[in-house]
Formats: sequence, C-alpha cells, structure tokens
Amino acid sequence: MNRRKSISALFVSLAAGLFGLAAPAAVHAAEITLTYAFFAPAKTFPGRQMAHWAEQVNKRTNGKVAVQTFPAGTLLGAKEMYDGVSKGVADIGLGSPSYDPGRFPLTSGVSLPMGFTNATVASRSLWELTKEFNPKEYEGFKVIAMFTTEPGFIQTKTAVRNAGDLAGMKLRAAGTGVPVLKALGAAPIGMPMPEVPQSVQTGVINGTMTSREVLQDFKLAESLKFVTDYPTVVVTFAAVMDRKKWDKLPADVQKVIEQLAAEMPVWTGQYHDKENVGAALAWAAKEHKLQILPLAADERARWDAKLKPMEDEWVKEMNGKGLPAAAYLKRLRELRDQFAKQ
Ligand code: DTR
Repeated sequence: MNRRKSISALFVSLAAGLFGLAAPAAVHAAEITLTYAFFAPAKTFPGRQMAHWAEQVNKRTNGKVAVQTFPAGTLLGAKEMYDGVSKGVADIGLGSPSYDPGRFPLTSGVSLPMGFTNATVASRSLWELTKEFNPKEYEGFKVIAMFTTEPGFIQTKTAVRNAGDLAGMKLRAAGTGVPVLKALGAAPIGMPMPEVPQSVQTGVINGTMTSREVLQDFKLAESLKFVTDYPTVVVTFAAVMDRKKWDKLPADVQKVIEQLAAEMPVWTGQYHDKENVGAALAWAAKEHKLQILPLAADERARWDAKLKPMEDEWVKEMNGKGLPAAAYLKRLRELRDQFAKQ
C-alpha cells in the first residue's frame, strides 16, 4: 500500500470509528468488561434481549462498562450455563430455569398451566415473584434479567386435532413442559431448544411444544407444518451473574444494572409478543403453508381437565421440599390478573 492510500485508509477508518461509536462510551476505553454467554443464536428473541442489555449497559454507564456477548453456545451451552457462571467461565449467563426444574423448583411454578395471556404478563409476574420470594435456588447469583416465552403451542409434522392424534406421540418440551405433555397423553422428551431441529429431521421427535417464533428462528416450519391452537405453558429464562463478581462492581454500575433488570421483562415480552411471534407465523404461513388447527370446544375442555390436577400436585411436591408453594401460586395468580389488565 502506498503512503497516500494508507493515509486515506486511516482517515476512513477514523471517521467510521467516530461515526459508528458516537456514544462517549466508545471514545474512552471501558474500565470494566463483562462477558455474557447464551446458549442459542443471537437472532433469537433471548439473543436480541442480550444485545439490547449489552448496549444499554454500555450507554448508561457512559462507556465505563463494555459487554462482550457470546451467543450460540460459543462459551457455555444450555446445560452448563449456571455452573459455568459459578465457575467464572462467563461473568453473566442466560439460561432457562425451565430446563432444570429440580434445580429451580419454585420458578417452575410459573411454568404450570396458569393461563397467562402472553409473554409480557408472564415475564412481569416472574420478575415480581422472584423479587418478593427471593428463592433460595438463586443463592450465589445476582439475577440481572428475567423473562418468559409466550405460552407454548404444540407444533408438529402431522396434524394434532384431538387427544387421539397426540396419544403416544414423541414430542419435545423444556423440562417444565414434560408433565404437561404427559398429562395430555403424549410421549414427552425434555431437551434444550438448539437440539430440536436435528431431532425433528432425524425423526427422534415428531414436534415440539414451545413458543411459535421458533418456526422461523430455528427454521422449524420447514418440517413442522401444524400448530394446534391451544396455549399451554411458558418457558422461563434467567440471566445471572456470580454474586461475588456482582459485589465487586462499583455502586453506580450496580444501579444501572438494577434499573435495567426492572425493564427487561417488559422489553423482552413486548418484542416477543408484538413483533417476533407474529412475524414468524406470517412467514411460516407464506413460505411453508403452516396450518393453525383449532381445537373443538369440547376437546379443549377435556384438555383443560387433564391439566387441572397439575397445580395441586406441584404444591404437594414443593411442600415436601419445604417451599412456600401455595403462597407463591396465590401471588402468581394475583400478579397475572393485575398485569393482564394493564
Ligand atoms: N427455552 C425454550 C424456548 C425457546 C423459545 N424460543 C427460544 C429461542 C432460543 C432459545 C430458547 C427458546 C424451550 O426450550 O422451549
């Protein structure tokens, strides 16, 4: 490269740098860098939540904190997320408590069939409950963001119009969805979301029960052509930081992160409910002829009846562990109804 060229190249990159990094953030080097791991791709809604959080922390700390994101399991996978954060592999990890209900027992109450109307209502309820009950299952962590999916739907290769179609069908769900599918008569398999596309292709499963944006975000509509129009249960997400790491952060940074924690359930719920799911359904209908199968009223009533005992069973199981299950569900119902009205 001749001298003239290299000077102009330098000029262009300087200009691009100044233009692209207009926030004071970028001009001063960050004092603190936090690594943030997530198990699924950046373009999925939890991934977008992570990018938004990273950008906001940088902006609101005036560049003092930079966040390096590691989506798609590049640093930690779904099953190792929380232990990975404890061990310091990542400073922050976004995992799904629904994948491990044994480890997050109280949180699994949010994934009972509670009739949440959307992800925003469920996300806000989850966050409030966690603040109020401060469940022991998050001991050693600082929870920095919580949210849920919309209530999941059964999405399959072959049509499911009634319990007979579902009987014995191999379907995948997050851990907390397994008892739901079992109660409905299917043969459930618990597995993390990133394993689903291949398991569908190889025929290990005939479909999945989760939020419907996965039809597009994981390209599942290429093989799953049917959605049964029966909302089931939400899947929970929690992003956590190791407590000791948190305690070392300066107070002004902690304040920014706590403010954001209060905002993330709404931000994520709204994006998921208002853009993400609708766009995916429209795309799947247009590109892959997705069919939404209504459930007849009497069939719906039978499905509801099959799921009804789950709440009492859960309370009994949690009481056995010495957890305040009945109080948690009572408050959950109040919050659900309060947020559904807003
Ligand atoms: N945890 C999920 C739900 C899920 C829905 N969308 C995404 C996107 C990225 C990761 C996970 C998910 C489930 O397993 O059902």
